Amino acid sequence: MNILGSITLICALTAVALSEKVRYDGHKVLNIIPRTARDVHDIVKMEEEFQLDFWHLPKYLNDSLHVRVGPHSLEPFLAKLRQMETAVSIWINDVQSLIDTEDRRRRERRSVKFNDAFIDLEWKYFTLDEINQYVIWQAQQNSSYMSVDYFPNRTVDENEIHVVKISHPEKKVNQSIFIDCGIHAREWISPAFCLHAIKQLLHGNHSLLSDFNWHIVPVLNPDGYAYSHNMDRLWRKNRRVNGESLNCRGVDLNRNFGFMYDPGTGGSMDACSDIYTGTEAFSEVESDGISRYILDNSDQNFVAYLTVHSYGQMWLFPWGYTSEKPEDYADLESAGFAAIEALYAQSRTRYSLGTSTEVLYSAAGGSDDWAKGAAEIKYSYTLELRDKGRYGFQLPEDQISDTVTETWEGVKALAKELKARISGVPS
Ligand code: 0X9
Ligand code: ZN
Repeated sequence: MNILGSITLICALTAVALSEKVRYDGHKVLNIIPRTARDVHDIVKMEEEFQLDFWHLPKYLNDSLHVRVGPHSLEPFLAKLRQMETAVSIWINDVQSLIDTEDRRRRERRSVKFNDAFIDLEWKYFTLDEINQYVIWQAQQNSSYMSVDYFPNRTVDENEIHVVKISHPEKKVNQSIFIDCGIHAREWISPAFCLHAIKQLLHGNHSLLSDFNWHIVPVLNPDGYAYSHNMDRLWRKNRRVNGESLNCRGVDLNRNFGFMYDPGTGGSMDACSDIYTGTEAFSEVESDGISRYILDNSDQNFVAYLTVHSYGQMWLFPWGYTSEKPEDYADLESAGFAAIEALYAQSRTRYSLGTSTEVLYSAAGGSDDWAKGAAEIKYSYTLELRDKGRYGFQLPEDQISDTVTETWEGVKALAKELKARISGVPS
C-alpha cells in the first residue's frame, strides 16, 4: 500500500473508532423549578417518552430539578412544561461542547511521567491507566508507608481493583479510616480526590498516620471509569453484561449492596436503567469485593467509611433506604458539621448536611447504608463534591485543585474530631 493508501486507511479506521463514541450534540441540561410535588412526579413519569436523564431531583419545594434532554425531545418536552406552568431555564446549552472542551484540554496535555513526588495531580483528570501507574509508582517510592492490595476477583473487563493502605511504619495504630472513590463512572472528580488524599498522606503532615491507618480504593468501578473516558462520558454503572438485554449493560453499584437491598426504593429492575440494581445484592465483583475486604480486615477497626461521589455539595449519612434516622443521628451530624465547617473555612464552599433521604432522596442498596448497618462502621458518609449543577459531572479541570483541597480539609477535620471522640478528649 502506498503512503496515500495508508493515510486513507488510518483516517477510515479513526472515523470508525470515533463514530463509536457516544455523542451529545445539542443535548441540553435544563434547570426546572417544579411548583408542586405533583409536578415532580409528572416530570419523572416522562422519562421514557422523552428519553430524559435526571441529573438532580428536587428534595424540597423551590429546589430545582436538573435533566438532560436530547434535541429531538426538547420542543415537545418544553411544551409539556409550559402546560404545567413550570419555570425552566437552560443550565448547559450543549453537553457535547463541554465534552469537546474537556477532550481538547486532555489532548493538549501530554501523558504524565511519574518521577517527582510532588507531581501536580490536579491539572487534569487522569485516565485509568495513569491512575494505576501513579498508585504503583507511589507504592514503590514509599514502600515503608504504603502498600497496594487487590480485590480477589477481576472485573468484567479484566481490570484489577486496587486498595491502597497507608500507615505509619513504626507506630502501631489500631483505628482505621476507609475511603472509596469512583463507584459511579462519570463522577471524575471523585478519583481525583482519592489521588490527592494519597499524596497528602504520603507527603503532607505524617501526624495523620499517628491516629489512623488509611485504606483507599482510588477507582472502585474501573470498567465504568475507562468506558466514560473512551466511549460515553456520561456512563454511570459498571459494565456487566445483563443476560438477554445485550444492548443494556451495567449495574448501578450503589444500588447493589446487601443491606436493606430493595429495587423498589430508588432503584430499578430494568437492565437499561441507570439505576439498575442487578439481579441480587452483591451480584457484582466491585460491591462484593469491597464488602469482603472490609469484613476480612475487621482487625483494622474501621471507625469511618467515606464514599466519594459528585455532584451537589452534600455531606450525607445513613439512612438512604428509609426516612427514619439512625439512633446516633446527633453524633453523625455533629462530626459531619466539623467537616463541612472546615471545608467552608478553606474556600467558602457551602455543603448541605443530613441523611441521604432528608437531603437528597431515598435509595436502598447504597454502600454507606451497608457500611453502617452491616459492617457496623459508625461514621459512614457519602460525599457529593462540587458543583451544584453549573457544570455537573463535567466539572472543569481548573476546579480540580480547589475541590480536592477543600474536601481534604473536610476529611482531616473529621479525622481530628473522631480522634478526639475516641480518646475522650474534646477537640
Ligand atoms: O444516588 C446515589 O447513588 C448517590 N447520588 S449520585 O448523584 N452520586 O448518584 C447518593 C447516594 C446516597 N446514599 C444512599 N442513598 N444510600
Ligand atoms: Zn454517584
